[in-house]
Amino acid sequence: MPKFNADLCVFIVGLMFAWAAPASAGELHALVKDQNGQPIEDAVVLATPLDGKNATLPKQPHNEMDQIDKEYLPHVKVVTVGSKVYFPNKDNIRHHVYSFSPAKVFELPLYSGTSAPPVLFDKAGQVTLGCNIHDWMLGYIYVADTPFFGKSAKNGKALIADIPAGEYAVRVWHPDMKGTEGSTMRKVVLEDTRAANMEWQLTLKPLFRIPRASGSSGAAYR
Ligand SMILES: [Cu+2]
Repeated sequence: MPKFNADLCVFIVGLMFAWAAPASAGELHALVKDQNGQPIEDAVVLATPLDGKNATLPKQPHNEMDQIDKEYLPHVKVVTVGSKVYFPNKDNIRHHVYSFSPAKVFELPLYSGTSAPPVLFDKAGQVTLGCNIHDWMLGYIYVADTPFFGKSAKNGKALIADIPAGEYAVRVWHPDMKGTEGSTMRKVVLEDTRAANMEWQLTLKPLFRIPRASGSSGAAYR
């Protein structure tokens, strides 16, 4: 029994050190809520360095925006400028992906499987995706001009890990937000050894979703 106690003691002390260990790089923890104080999923948090250093954008050779059960998955995807995105169709019907957004106007005419070529996103900003056949299909690609970004989970929390110390302008974008992402901009100084916490409250527009088709009309496409 004494041996057991000693082991337990070492374990607990180890745990305490793990908790107390400083982060080796900067970390930004963001919490995004709506006007009612409820956490928001799919908010994109972007940190841009203000010290003049050019943050190198990573090469992302293979990004995917799936189409599954006549929905885009994920609902919001973040890529960096210069990224190629594939649009694999995992349904056994055809989709017709398009965007009229200024950051990328394109269309992938009716196709099935993985036959569509990847799309290059070479301009920063939001790209709203639709499907010519299924009006309710709505997805978003956010093309980021910084490698330091995160996306909030259901609990409203987004983490940007491994940010070099320095001063940053941090902003938030959400597909349903009222106002501009520029209006959410705030400055923060990040240190190597301490995580910074930031919180935003966004006002969301009332949700209007086009209902999914039902019944037999247009069955050839569904
Ligand atoms: Cu479709």
